Parts: sequence; structure tokens; C-alpha cells
Amino acid sequence: KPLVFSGVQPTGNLHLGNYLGAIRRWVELQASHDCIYCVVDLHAITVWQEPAELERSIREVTAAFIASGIDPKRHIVFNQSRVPEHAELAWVFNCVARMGWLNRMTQFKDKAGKDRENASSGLFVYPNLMAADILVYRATHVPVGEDQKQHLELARDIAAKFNHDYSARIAEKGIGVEIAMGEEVVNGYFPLTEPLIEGPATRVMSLKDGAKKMSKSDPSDLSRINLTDDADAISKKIRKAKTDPDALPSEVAGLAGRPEADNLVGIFAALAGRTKGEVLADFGGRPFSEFKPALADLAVDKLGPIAGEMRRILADPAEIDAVLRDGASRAREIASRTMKDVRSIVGLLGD
Ligand code: AQP
Repeated sequence: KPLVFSGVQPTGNLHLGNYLGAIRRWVELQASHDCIYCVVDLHAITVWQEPAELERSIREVTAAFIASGIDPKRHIVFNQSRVPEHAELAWVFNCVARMGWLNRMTQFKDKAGKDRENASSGLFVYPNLMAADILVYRATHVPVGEDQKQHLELARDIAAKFNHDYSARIAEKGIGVEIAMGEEVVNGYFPLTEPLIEGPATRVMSLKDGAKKMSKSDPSDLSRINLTDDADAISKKIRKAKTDPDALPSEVAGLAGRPEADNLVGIFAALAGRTKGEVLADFGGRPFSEFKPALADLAVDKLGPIAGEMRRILADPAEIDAVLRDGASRAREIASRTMKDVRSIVGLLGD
């Protein structure tokens, strides 16, 4: 049965890119799939986090999930560190993944910057933990933004190498399933996960620089719309967003070479549930001074209720903690079965 897994890091400043690129899509998938949505706190500490701030952020991301429409009763919502099997499987994957594979990860290069010697070793092996997050549930589909594509390819490489290296043992134990590898069907243990990178906003860009993705860690708060921003802040940020001096084009092709215009039209389309072409059919030929207020109204209309609901949920931290505890115990039932199999496949003497 198809199973969806995805996660968000509790690193503060949850923004429109996280919402449009990931969380909103997660809400839709609940109707057709069993879903596991995780606040990935072990990933967050690959860079320094103030402990009290981290606790606050874990609750805030959980509140954002619920306020956006994720149902923690029908699906599973929890924080990663409560299910130790994630870290345990990640260790096995540290021993499966090759240094050369990790050396090619562009996110590590971006995040470590020039001072690579001083980056945590956790930041380097982060993609192995991400593969474990997904595969400890043997999830088949992972809805993410475009920036995670490379990490998901690595998760497939890890699954394929594990299946290959341990193929005899998996067959001997009789716990394999049929896994399609291109044309070929092999007997393996881990599925080759499919990324779901879909919709008009898989890569929302910074409001201040159309060449950079909207990011939690951008030092300029004007670069992003936070899910907790009020109407005034949203309007101000859109008013101040970088644009070029030309009017909007009438067709999508006219957005080529105009990254800021393309980004704002993409945000409008995603929030309105329309295509960029439909948005340009309405706004083509009009200046940004007319488009921006319409975009601000739309953003306030769509995000305002989520921010309000988040505030209401955050007023009762004990209730959030209860959701996470319950989700973790249900997640752990699945994860512990996988780890039992993995120990027996690898030859780690256990029960
Ligand atoms: N700009 C974006 N556009 C579309 N999707 C995005 N995502 C992140 N930024 C954008 C998607 O949101 C999900 C959760 O991301 P994350 O919190 O796990 O990690 P991240 O990609 O590291 O987020 P940030 O905002 O960019 O944080 P920093 O600044 O710390 O690097 C993922 O599905 C991601 O694709």
C-alpha cells in the first residue's frame, strides 16, 4: 500500500516556501494515502540550535501542520527524536552510503560554506538520516520541494545498495518484496522511494533575490513570508519585494529572464489554485503597483486563518505534546518492526 512520509525541520521562521512546496501538498495527500508527517528535530541540530528555542520551534511546526489541515488522528504526526529507530537505521546507512555520494550533495556545500572543516559531521551525513526517516517506514512516496530532489535520489541509491548487498540474506530470511528497478524486478527489502515534487510552487524564491530560494535561515526577514506574519507584515513584505520596472507579460513565456516576476506570479498561482497562464490572462500588461496589492490581499486571505489557528493551538502546549507523544508511539510500532528485520538481515544478533 502506498505510504507517504515527509518532514520539516524545527529551525524557526516557517515560511511560504515550506507551506506551498510541502505542507499544503501533504494536506491533499491525506485523502488518498496513509501519511506520516515528522518534525525532524535531529536534522535541526546539525547546525547549532538554542535548546529552549528548539523546543518552541518543535511545537510551532506541529501547530503549523495541524493549522494547515493535517489530521493527527487519522495520520501520524510526531517529532523524530522520540522514535530512536531513525537514528539507529541512519547508523546502518552511514555504513552503506559511500563518501563519494555524500561529497556530491550540494546542500552540504551550501550550508557548510567556506569553513567546511568546522561543519558538524552530522551535517555531512544528514542525507543518510533522511534516507532512514523515509525507509524506516518503507515509505513509497515523499512530497518535498525541489531542493530535496538530490537527497531523495541518494535515498534510492542507499535502498538499492542495501537490497543488493544483502540480497542473499533477504531471500534466505524470506522477508523480501518485489521491487521494480527500471525494467527489472528484484527481491529486496527497501522500496525505491518516489519523490513527489509537484505544483506551481516547488521552488519559492526569496522576495529580495529571485536567484535564491526562500529560506528560514536568510538573515533578512523581508526575504520571506513567515506563516506567523500578520496582515500588515505580509502586505509590507510584498510591497517591498524586488521586481523589475516592466509591466507583467501576458504569457508565461514572457516571464523568462525575469526571476522576481516569475516568482510572484508563481506564488499568486499557487495560492489561488490557478496556473501562471491564468494569472497572466488577468494581470498581463498591468504594472506591479496593481499586481502587488492583489497578491497581498490573496496571501492575507489564505495565510491569515492558518496563523490564527496556529496561535490558538500554541496556547495549549500540553495538547501539542500529547499529539506528538501519541504519534510517536504509533510510528514506533512500524519503525521497530523494520529495525528488527534490519538487524536480522545485517547479522546484528538481536531478539
Ligand atoms: N523555498 C522553498 N520552496 C519550496 N519548497 C521549499 N521547502 C523549503 N524551502 C522551500 C520545502 O519545505 C520542506 C521542509 O524544509 P526543511 O525545513 O526540512 O528544510 P530546508 O529545505 O532546509 O528549509 P529552509 O527554509 O531552506 O531552511 P534553511 O534556511 O535552514 O535551509 C521540504 O520539503 C523543502 O523541500
